[in-house]
Amino acid sequence: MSDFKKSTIYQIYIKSFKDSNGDGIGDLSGIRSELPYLKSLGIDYIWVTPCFKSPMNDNGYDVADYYSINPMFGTMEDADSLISEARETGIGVMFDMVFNHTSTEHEWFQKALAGDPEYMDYYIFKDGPSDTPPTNWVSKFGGSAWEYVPHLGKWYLHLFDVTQADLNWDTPKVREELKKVILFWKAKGLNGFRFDVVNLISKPAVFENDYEGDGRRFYSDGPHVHEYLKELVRDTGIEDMVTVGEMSSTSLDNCVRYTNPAERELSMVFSFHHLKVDYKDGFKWALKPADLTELRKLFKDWQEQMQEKGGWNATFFCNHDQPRTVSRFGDDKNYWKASAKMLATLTHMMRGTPYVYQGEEIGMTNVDYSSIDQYRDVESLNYYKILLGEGKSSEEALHIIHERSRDNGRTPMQWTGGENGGFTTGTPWIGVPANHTYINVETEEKDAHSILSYYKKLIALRKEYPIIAEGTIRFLDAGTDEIIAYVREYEHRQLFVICNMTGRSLDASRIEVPSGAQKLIGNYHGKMFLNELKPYEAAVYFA
Ligand code: TEU
Ligand code: CA
Repeated sequence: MSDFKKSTIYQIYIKSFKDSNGDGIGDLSGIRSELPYLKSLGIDYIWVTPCFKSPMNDNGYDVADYYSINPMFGTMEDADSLISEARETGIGVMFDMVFNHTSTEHEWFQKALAGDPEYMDYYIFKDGPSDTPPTNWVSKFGGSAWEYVPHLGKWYLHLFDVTQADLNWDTPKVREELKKVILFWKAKGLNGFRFDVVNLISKPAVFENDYEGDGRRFYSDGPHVHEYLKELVRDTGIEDMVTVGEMSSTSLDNCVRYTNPAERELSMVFSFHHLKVDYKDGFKWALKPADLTELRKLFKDWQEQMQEKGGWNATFFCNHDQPRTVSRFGDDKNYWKASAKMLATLTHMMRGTPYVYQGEEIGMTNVDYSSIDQYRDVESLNYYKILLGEGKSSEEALHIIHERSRDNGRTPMQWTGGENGGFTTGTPWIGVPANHTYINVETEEKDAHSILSYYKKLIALRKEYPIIAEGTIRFLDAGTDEIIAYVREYEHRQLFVICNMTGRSLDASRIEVPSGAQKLIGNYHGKMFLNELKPYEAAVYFA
């Protein structure tokens, strides 16, 4: 097994990380040029989002050829150089494998469209009248999950965009093709893989209407998912590499099976229940303030039960599909620094492998856009129209998009206070927030109390104190869900982690920290544990 428990992983959204040639789009050479920065953070692996040939309708999650690099991002030589230079720097590289679907521009789909029965079996085509989709399932990006192809007289399934056709994993040839892709990239010296929505790969034998929901209960953690994952891992020999599966609307018991070493499936999983506590009635495009009771309960249940049952979590708040955590669960105006540091402490000290999403380590915030024209994401643009169609005013719709858009996490990395935040010398493909003048790497590198300096300390602590990677976890009751506190235990030592989730001072006297405990890190000065927590205070004590 690899050392994934002791590691910190950094996610790079390539399109927005660093542009090396002035075309306004981040690229592989840009990542190479920032390897020293990544090294200085202390991270162990980078996960690079898809850089394969793609029409980019979903920014590369619509792959047209798994064996070639999108020229927008560079060449195969650039990919090889990135992998070898990272290795020399002591950083492992993980690539992102999108195996639930391909782009409709992929050769396989094109052959299917041409009526080749062998390739039609690669996808999920169903017969049916042109005015009635085979089921009432809803695409994750809005609208029906089915598209009619008139010249075939059939519908194909797309759980995401209409240009992302779902593969049929029940066809053995599909599974063989995908194994070949893994073997190709493994031979290039990669250290691991992230598998996109991999718990959606196994569809039910019978397709039926969902009268309770959007269809997800029929295909999430589907009938053969564990069997197919085991087969993929076994036949490609990636068991000892770092692997993480993105699990959409999953269950705890399935996540135990995905990650318990005895099952030989994956190292760890991303689950998203904790990122829906501000969805009204579970619906992403309906706003409600974050429910801290729900949030604390989800962390407690997932942390404690994954431990009991031998599973392993990826711990995170941010990725390229989520709003920025400091704007969402913190306060990016009054307590920008304190709340960003607190949220980092909360996840980095939990039981699991922490992920840092580019820009999170400097406290990047949500966008400051004022017009829908500034947004780029297919999901945001679709839902803007859907919200208007439901009768919302353009102001209301724009407000919801502002809170929820995936573009919040996709603005260019803010390297400097200069033009375009130092991301590009050209015109960035998506606007850079005005706050890059003070939220940027250059400024924060010089400041010992910056968010960046704090992340470096958190990452270093994991290496220094085995209790962080190895310890057990138990949540503590502070008498209020506005405080999330837990204790880690390892070899007769204890680590207390106490976080105030609010912008108010809170009484934490119920939590008892041994008097001789030493403060390892915190976002306010002062060594001793005091009964009162300051706004968004986080403190970690070692006893
Ligand atoms: O995301 C899967 C996914 O479930 C999210 O898109 C989610 O539906 C959305 O953020 C919530 O509204 C993965 C990738 O991370 C994402 O970027 C891709 O668009 C998607 O798969 C399709 O490949
Ligand atoms: Ca570029």
